[in-house]
Formats: sequence, C-alpha cells, structure tokens
Amino acid sequence: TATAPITRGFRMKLKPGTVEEYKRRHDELWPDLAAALKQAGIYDYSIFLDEETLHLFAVLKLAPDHTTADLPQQPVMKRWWDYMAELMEVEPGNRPTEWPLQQVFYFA
Ligand code: RM4
Repeated sequence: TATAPITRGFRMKLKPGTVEEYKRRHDELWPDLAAALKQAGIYDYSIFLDEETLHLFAVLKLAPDHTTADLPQQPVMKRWWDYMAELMEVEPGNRPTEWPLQQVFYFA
C-alpha cells in the first residue's frame, strides 16, 4: 500500500519593500530550479504572504522517498538562494531563515 505523503510547513520572512519583486521572481521560477524541487520529491508547494508582518508561510507536500536534505548542496539551489538573499532574511551562506510550523489542523 502507498505511504501517505508528508506535508511540511515553515515560515520565512521578507525584507521591507520586496513584495512585488519576490512575487515576480517566483512567477518566473527558473525551470532548472523547478526540476530540482520536483526531483527532490516536492510537489503542491504554496507560499502565502502576510502583508502586515512580511512573514511567508510555505506549505508543501513531500513524496515518501523525498531527498530534500540534499537540496541545499545543489548548485541551482545555492544560485537561487544567492539571487533571493537581497529580498529575504537569510542565514550566513544565504539560505533563507526558516522557522518550522506545527500542523494543527487538516481537512481532506
Ligand atoms: C523561496 C525560498 C525557498 C524556495 C522557494 C522556491 O524564495 O528560496 O527556499 O524553496 O523560493
């Protein structure tokens, strides 16, 4: 029998004045990044913005055999994080700061 998909949620944060540019860059997501995310087992990926606080809420599904732990080492992921760093709160190395979210409700 198939294993249930995993849902993961996390929060990120934008720097002030970056909303339009953040949206624009995601509207034009690099095809090689899309391929890498898909290859890692990510699908059904949404990012919601709270305009008041500039918090971003990411919710995505993961295939049971996902390899997202390997994504940070991939050149295309690093290039994207370098490109996005001027818009987002990031860690040293430009990975966006991620605060985990706890799922407290699910309705299918
Ligand atoms: C975000 C951030 C995340 C990435 C998405 C596609 O701005 O870089 O890490 O998963 O883009």
